[in-house]
Amino acid sequence: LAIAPVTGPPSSVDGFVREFLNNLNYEQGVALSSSSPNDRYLALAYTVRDYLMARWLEDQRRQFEVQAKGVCYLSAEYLLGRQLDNNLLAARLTDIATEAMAACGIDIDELRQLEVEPGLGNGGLGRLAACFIDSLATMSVPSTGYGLRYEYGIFRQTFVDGEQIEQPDAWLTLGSPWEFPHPEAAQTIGFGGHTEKYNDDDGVTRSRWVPGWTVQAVPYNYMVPGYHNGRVNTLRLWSAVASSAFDLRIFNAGDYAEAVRAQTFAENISKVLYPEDSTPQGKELRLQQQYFFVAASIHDFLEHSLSADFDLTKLPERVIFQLNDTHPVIAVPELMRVLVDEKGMEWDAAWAITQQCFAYTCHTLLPEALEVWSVDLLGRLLPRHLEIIYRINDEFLAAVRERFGDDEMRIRNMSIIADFPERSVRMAFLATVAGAKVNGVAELHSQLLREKVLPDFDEFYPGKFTNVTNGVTPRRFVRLANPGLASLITEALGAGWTVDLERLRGLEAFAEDPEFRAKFAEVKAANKRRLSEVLRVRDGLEVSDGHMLDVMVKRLHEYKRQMLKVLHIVTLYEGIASGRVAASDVQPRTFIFGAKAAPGYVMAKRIIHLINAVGSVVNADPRVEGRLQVLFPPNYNVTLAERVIPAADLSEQISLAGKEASGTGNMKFALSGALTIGTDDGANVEIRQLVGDDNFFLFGMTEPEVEALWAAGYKPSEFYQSDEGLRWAIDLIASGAFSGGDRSTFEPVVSNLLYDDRFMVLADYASYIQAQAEVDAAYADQDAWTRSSILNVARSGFFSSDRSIRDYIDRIWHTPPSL
Ligand code: DL6
Repeated sequence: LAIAPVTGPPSSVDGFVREFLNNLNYEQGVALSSSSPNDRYLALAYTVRDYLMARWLEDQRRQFEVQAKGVCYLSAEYLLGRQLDNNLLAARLTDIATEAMAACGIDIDELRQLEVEPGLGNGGLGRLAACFIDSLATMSVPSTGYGLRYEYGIFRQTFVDGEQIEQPDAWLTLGSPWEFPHPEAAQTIGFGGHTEKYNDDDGVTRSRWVPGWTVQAVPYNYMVPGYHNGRVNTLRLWSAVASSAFDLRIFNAGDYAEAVRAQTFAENISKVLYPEDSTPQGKELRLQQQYFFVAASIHDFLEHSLSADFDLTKLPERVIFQLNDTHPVIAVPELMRVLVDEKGMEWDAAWAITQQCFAYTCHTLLPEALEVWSVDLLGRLLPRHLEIIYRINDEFLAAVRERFGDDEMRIRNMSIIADFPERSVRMAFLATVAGAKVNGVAELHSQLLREKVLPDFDEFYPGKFTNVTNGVTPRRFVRLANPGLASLITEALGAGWTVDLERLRGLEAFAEDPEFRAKFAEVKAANKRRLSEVLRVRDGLEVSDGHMLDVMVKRLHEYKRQMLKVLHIVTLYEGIASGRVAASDVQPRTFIFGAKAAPGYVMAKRIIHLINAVGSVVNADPRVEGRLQVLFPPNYNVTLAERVIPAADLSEQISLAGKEASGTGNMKFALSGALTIGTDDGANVEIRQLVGDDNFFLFGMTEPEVEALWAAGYKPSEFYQSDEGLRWAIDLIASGAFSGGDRSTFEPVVSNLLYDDRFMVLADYASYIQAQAEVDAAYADQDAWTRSSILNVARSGFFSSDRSIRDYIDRIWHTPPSL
């Protein structure tokens, strides 16, 4: 795929200053002398927007005019991170803006810190969507991202006595300069009501839906600028407002509270992001959110992107709706409803079109994460959609019968409608039946998806399943997050690698150059200093000098096994505290955690508490002589990730094999030169294959070994009994050593490990401790470590999200770039 030629910088410092002052005066209504920092930040953001505006408008015009096939990326989450720096970089305005602010006596860094990141996602899935829209713009692919404009994003995490407390994320309070509301383009979205049959003008009996209530979906547009190519795509997020703000009749009768109730009810739909990632909530509001945004998006596309005389039978030539996980899958019956009920198309023709217009990405292997909706709820909220789903299922099962005979077990296993534990709709099955393609997000994940999760579907639909390994945008995660490394790479390889990341291979030769290694090591050291400063200012934390930075940042989930990391730390500490190990023999390490737990996930919150408790004890114990340090800055988010990852020496990717679909943090770390300690899981497998066994610390069971151990009957207590180091560590936690002598505080965590341990922490403990000893030994030779670190960067170019998008285009979308 060609990436558009680089054009010259669009402006001068003087011009930028003029524009900035205009915005300060005319948009914020203040003079420079009386402006607040927030006024200045907003005026700066408006100025950057102004520079992108002409291209944005032109790209929208051209996209309509050309009528080329494009992608509608449907995602309930976009974890965007801060926008200012990204947009400055894309528009080549960083230097000009910095100078312009200086000319006005403003430190642009201070304005940067004011931006509140839109946390409109939970973790990997939402951040992936944000990387993908960046790559789509950079590769000039006609596309629109569609999602929800949550008024409150992922909660703000604080710790009180080491325990997680959630606070609302009011990210819109001080203004949101990157968005453009378009109330005039609102869509009316129906809910509830009933369906009815009627005879059309030709006497044909048809169905229609009569909704019981409606909500207005107001679009907010965001610019998505490509990197240095002048392209600006659109992200369109929907916000809910009441259809008629007040019921005048009730209002006039004096019941003001009742009159605004409808408004509150409607606006709740886009009020808050559900803070769950791996266990979806079967709540009505969540289904309302899903239908609300996909219905608005489909109607928006049909009304505003197609020419007036467009022949809908050609829809697959114009659009592919990519379903980011199951959250948007209700779009399938919605498109069918529009084509059949509203456009009068025959069912078979509509179904043929629908099957070509959708593709589905699965992001999990956990059975409990596969979304299902009770028939009862779905029928109440979307009665016509339920009828459509039943018909899709009937016809699908008839086809299965035709192929395999009356194999009732198979039929039951493949039915979109499940009967147990309650009658419900399996959204992943619906997506698989409707989608032209189904993909997993790493090689191993896609293989397990085919073999273990949806094997009957793989057999029934040969060729439907494919893999697209995830990727991350090098703009945000190398250029912006790691400017020192970016400069060093450019110095070594010249420009161009930012949009062609495989060029990093050229660094392999430099790994052998002592001078380059010294410069590379200095970049890492500078990144550590930068992180240290951020943590000091942000959280009052001090990072110890000269330590290896051992980092585990990701959502808190048992399958990701933060507990294994805790057991490692406690093992090191116990060795010193018991006097068996001299502190001076321990490799100085700072362990950094970052993790939010879903508010209702009790065990995850206990583990957070335990990490903080272990940190308090270890950090304060003089016997440790400061050689071990545990830091857990609260509220890990994209902004903090951009500081932590470039500073890391060691990346912890320690999920139980067969549980992590891909991971994308693992890729960001490797691209920043951290070495991975990891299991053979998700994209770790591909990282290890690429960087080489010598530059990766592999441990733990493989997925088939995990299966075999389960089948044999896993008894975690046997591992506890037979491994004295493990016993000492667990006993120390159980003794109350980290809870002021109170043995009950962490008893549930200990019991869970000893008698349940679903994710086999104890089974992988010995292998993990052994691999950590290898890490220590390797780190002792700093020069060899730096060499491995460079090789990690050099061989990770594959993990650019540009490559992922190229794979989607080749294997699934078939949407050529249009320049
Ligand atoms: O594909 C993006 C990301 C993967 O890298 C993670 O491995 C995976 O856990 C995550 N999935 C989710 C949704 N969970 N469920 N369902 O966040 O997707």
